[in-house]
Amino acid sequence: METVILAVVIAVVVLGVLGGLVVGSRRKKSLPPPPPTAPDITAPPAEPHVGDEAETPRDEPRRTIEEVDLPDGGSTGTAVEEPPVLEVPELEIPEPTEGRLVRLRARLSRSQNALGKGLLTLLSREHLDEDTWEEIEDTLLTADVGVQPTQELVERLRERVRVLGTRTPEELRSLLREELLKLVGTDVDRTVKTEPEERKPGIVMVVGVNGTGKTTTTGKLARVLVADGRTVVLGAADTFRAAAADQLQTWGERVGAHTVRGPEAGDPASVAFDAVKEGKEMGVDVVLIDTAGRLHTKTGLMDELGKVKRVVEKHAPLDEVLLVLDATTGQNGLVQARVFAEVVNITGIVLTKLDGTAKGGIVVAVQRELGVPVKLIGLGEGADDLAPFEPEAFVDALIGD
Ligand SMILES: Nc1nc2c(ncn2[C@@H]2O[C@H](COP(=O)(O)OP(=O)(O)OP(=O)(O)O)[C@@H](O)[C@H]2O)c(=O)[nH]1
Ligand SMILES: [Mg+2]
Repeated sequence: METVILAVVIAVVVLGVLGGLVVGSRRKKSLPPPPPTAPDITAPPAEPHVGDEAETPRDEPRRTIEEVDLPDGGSTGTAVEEPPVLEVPELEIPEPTEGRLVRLRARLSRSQNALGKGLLTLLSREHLDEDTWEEIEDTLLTADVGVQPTQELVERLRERVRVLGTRTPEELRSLLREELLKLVGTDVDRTVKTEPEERKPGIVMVVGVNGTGKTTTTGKLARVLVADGRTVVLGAADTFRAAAADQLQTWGERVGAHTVRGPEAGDPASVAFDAVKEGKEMGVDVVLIDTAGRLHTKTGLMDELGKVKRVVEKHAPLDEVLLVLDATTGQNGLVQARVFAEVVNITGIVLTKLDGTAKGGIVVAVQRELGVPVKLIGLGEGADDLAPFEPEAFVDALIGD
């Protein structure tokens, strides 16, 4: 009898242990009890099994067993912790380029007040004597418009004011607006060429003296292109400083553009070549090549720039060579422009730091000097402070509404 009782007790214990194991192993796979305050409504209602699959609504996020498994110690009934996710840097969505100059106009007006408003005030004087015309001339020269364009403008203004006779402020404003627009030029194509026909990618090279804003401009331009729905590869052909490639890469990462870089002090031409090669392989729309800041007096460096161009052109001709000029350097910028133009065929000018100088007249001077249009202007250090150059908006900002 005792043996029978003992056997029954052992059987009960064994069954109990086995049952516990089953429950335990089930619990491992099943969902945790819903937390008392915030039940997870996305989780399936009970232990998932094969038959449930077909019933799971298609548009409802499905969670695998691994996903809903409790972390260690989680069986206490606390809320399910999200599984760790890979850290992907959040991509920025750059501002569209349309209307940028309108947004940045206040900056332009502030810095170029002396030019436009100054001219208007002078022209509004009751007696336009020789001294006044000289002052008008000085205003234009101080704003770096350049001697030749200044003389042309003053001559035209004198003639038109004489014909006009009495002048109302509105007449003067529209007269000045027209003449300034003529000087800046409204009939040139200022689009940055990035879409060659029947070929991808478009190739853009950015050149200029050190510190003018090349890397910043390359980064900002990548944002402009991304904002317009294009894909971009960046080529860090400034191999003199490791920091230069890092700087460019940071710009790229912010908008998801891949940066091709080479070893420090490596051959810039081969980095540029590789950038275009990778761009082709990746099937991107545009490759932007940032180059080193080089002193125009160092002919060796200029030769190197010529080499970068030649090597890249083994792939395809450059679609755009943008010369970046710092507007605050005034006439010095013109000297640089000349030297660069001898080595590479400049197709567009980017005038940076127009927010920090009253010398906006350099737009006119540099276009005359190179016979190449200003295509973009930099109006600040912010990521979206690069705007397409629009003569009308520019002139309106100078003279105010
Ligand atoms: N205010 C203002 N600052 C600008 C503008 N564009 C560039 N900068 C600043 O100018 C400085 C130099 O810019 P970079 O892009 O590094 O110049 P870089 O030509 O690449 O220089 P190197 O690589 O040394 O040749 C940075 O501090 C920029 O933020 C602009 O439009 N306005
Ligand atoms: Mg740079």
